[in-house]
Order: sequence, then C-alpha cells, then structure tokens
Amino acid sequence: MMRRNTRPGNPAGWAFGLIAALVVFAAWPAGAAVFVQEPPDVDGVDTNSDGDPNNDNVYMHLAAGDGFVNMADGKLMYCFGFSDVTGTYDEMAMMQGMLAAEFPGPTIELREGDRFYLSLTNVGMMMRPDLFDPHTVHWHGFPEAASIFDGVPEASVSINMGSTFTYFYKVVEPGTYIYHCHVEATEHMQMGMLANLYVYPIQDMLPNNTPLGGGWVHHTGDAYAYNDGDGSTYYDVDYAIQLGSFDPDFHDASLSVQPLPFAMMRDRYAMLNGRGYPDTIVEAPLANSETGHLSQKLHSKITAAQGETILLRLSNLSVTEYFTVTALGIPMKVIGTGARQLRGPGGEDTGYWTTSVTLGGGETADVLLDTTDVEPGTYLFYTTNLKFLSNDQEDYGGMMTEIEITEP
Ligand SMILES: [Ca+2]
Ligand SMILES: [Ca+2]
Ligand SMILES: [Ca+2]
Ligand SMILES: [Ca+2]
Ligand SMILES: [Cu+2]
Repeated sequence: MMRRNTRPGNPAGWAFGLIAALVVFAAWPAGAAVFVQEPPDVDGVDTNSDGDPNNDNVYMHLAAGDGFVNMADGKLMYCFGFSDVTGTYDEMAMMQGMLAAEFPGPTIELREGDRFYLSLTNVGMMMRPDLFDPHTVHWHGFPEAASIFDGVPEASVSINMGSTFTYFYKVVEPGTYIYHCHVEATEHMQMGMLANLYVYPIQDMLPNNTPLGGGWVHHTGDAYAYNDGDGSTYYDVDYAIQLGSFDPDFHDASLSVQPLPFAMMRDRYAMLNGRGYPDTIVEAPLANSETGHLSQKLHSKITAAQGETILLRLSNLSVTEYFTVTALGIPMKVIGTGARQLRGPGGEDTGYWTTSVTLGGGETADVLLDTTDVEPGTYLFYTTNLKFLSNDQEDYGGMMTEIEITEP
C-alpha cells in the first residue's frame, strides 16, 4: 500500500500524486468497490487435458493506469500501462495498481482448454488527474467467447475509472497473440498499453510415446507451437519477443498536459519487449528512475544449447512502424503467422525458410531457429531498419538483442 510514499525525493510529484489520489477517491461512486470474479471449476470436465478436471479455470487481475519506464539511454518516459495485481485483496487493488504501469504489460501464458477469467481494474491516471480515460483489454486476433469481451470500446464495454470488469475467455485456439488496450487505440497504444499473449496447444498434453504423423513420436515434456500432428512445430525453448517503438515527444506532451501530436508521431526508440539494446540483455527486471517501481520486467536475451530448436513468438504492436528482423547466422523458419500454423488447403506444410521477417503493427509470427549447425557463441537478433539500431540520439542500441548458443 502507499507505494507512492516510497518514491525518491520529488515533492512536486508527491503532492501531485496525493491530489490525484483525492480526485480518484472523490470521483469514486459511493459503494463502488473492486469486485474480482473467480468462479471455481466445478464442471467435472478436464478441458485442458492435463488429467485434472478441477484446475481448468485460470484467474488474473490486471490494473490499468499510468507510470514510468526508462529508455536505454536513460530517458524517463511517462506511460499508460497494465500491472499485475493478481491475488491482491480487493480493497488493496486500487492502491497496488496506482503508478504501477509496466511496459510491456504482464505476459499472459495459457494452455488450450483453459477457462480464463481476467479482471481489469481501472485505477486512474495518477499523474493526470484531469483525465477520466476508460481502458479495456483487447485480445488481438483471438476468437472471443462473446463479443462483449472483445475490448473494442465502440463494440463492447470499456472500464471506467474505479471500476472492475471480469473478462471471460474460452481458450480454444493455440498460437501467438498479443493484447492491448483498445480505448483511443492510437494514444493508449503509443503510451504503452501492450503485451505478449500466447496459448500452448493441447498436443503438448498427449500421453508418452504417442505416435504422430511423419514417424514423429511424442514424449512427455515435448512442446509444440501448434497442433501440427507431425512434430513439425516442435521446439526446445521459446521466447516471446514484442517489437515496439515510442515517440518521446508524444509521451512528454502527455505528461505536461500539452496537445498530443498525433499526426506528427515519430517514434525514435525502437525496442524488444519494452527495452532498447543493451537493456534487452539484462535478465533482471528494471526499476524506473522516477518511482523505483519494477516497470520493465521482460528481457529478450535468448539462450539455447547447440542443436536445440528455438521458437520465437514475434509480434509487432508499434503504432507507427513496420519492422524487419533477422537472426544473422542462424537458419530461420516461419511456421505460423497471425496465430495460425502455415498449412495449405490439403494440410501441406507451407512454412518457409528465410533470413528475415517483416511485421506491421498488430501482426504476429512464429519462427523456429535451427541451431544444429550453429557454432557456440553470441549471435545478434536485430532489425534491419538500421536507423532503429539506436536509442534516439545514442548510437548502437535500439531493436537488438543477443542469442547465446552454448555447447551442446
Ligand atoms: Ca485440467
Ligand atoms: Ca474442469
Ligand atoms: Ca485520450
Ligand atoms: Ca523501455
Ligand atoms: Cu487504455
């Protein structure tokens, strides 16, 4: 609680935060409270095929609000974002979520057959008490259980400040998705309300020694990107890597209550999972310099032993940029796009080997890196949009990370 009060010396910020808190509470309808719905799994059916009929319901509680992150050159960036308040007492969730925005937002990782209850609490904008923006969660590319859970505010519901809503997702399609807030999407996405989301296929749960097509035999613990039926999407290690970019002028304008330059949006920080190189390879979560909150939790350092297959769950949620990425020196096969395995009408494998993948905003791709003939050492994964190998003015940074191939 009182996370605000632990902030390092910034009296103006403290006062602003306190006023914002008072505004939030003053605006809170009498009797309104955080209400998180977590119905027990009592259907007696093992929908996620792990042998237990009573563990298929998964619960998560996100807060939506504002906060800060730092770019790799130190630049402090005001953000909107999500934070994970799962398990927090309902009465504490508002306080816990205030100024706690993370970029990217907390990763959602599920299993095909799960029943997912995602509660979203809008904690308000502590640094912008003049704003009353609602928020939503939109699962990009996912078939909804009902359209009310879609998160496009014009077509479903959005969550007002002080309110909580529980989304329900029947997790029926494996693959690599993304989620973001869809309220005033250009603004709230540029401001950082973006995250990774993926679903493991039910094929992972097959009994030991199950024969599949093409002579493949499934062993317990084997993992696949999709229900491929033949092991063609098998991987040893997987990493979700979200491409994104920020325009510092837009973020600064938002913090200083200036008109937002929508038409002039020009992103100058390109990132992987919310960080520019070399921050991308720092495996520890990063605290921001304004509040000390751990607001950039996701690194992008990729590690595998020679011979292992790496699955990269790539996505792009930049509002302004297409990005082309490459893993120089490591063969790459695209096996899925838009959360669908690449297969022809007759079931033939239409995946393809390539040296690069290009993703526009809202696109995802699943790529396998084959390290069979790759000498142990450090390789780079980076964008070939060379101007984005920088952190604004600082050269040699931006959209790049390292792939460490160790001895087999
Ligand atoms: Ca189960
Ligand atoms: Ca069940
Ligand atoms: Ca707005
Ligand atoms: Ca960052
Ligand atoms: Cu939002």
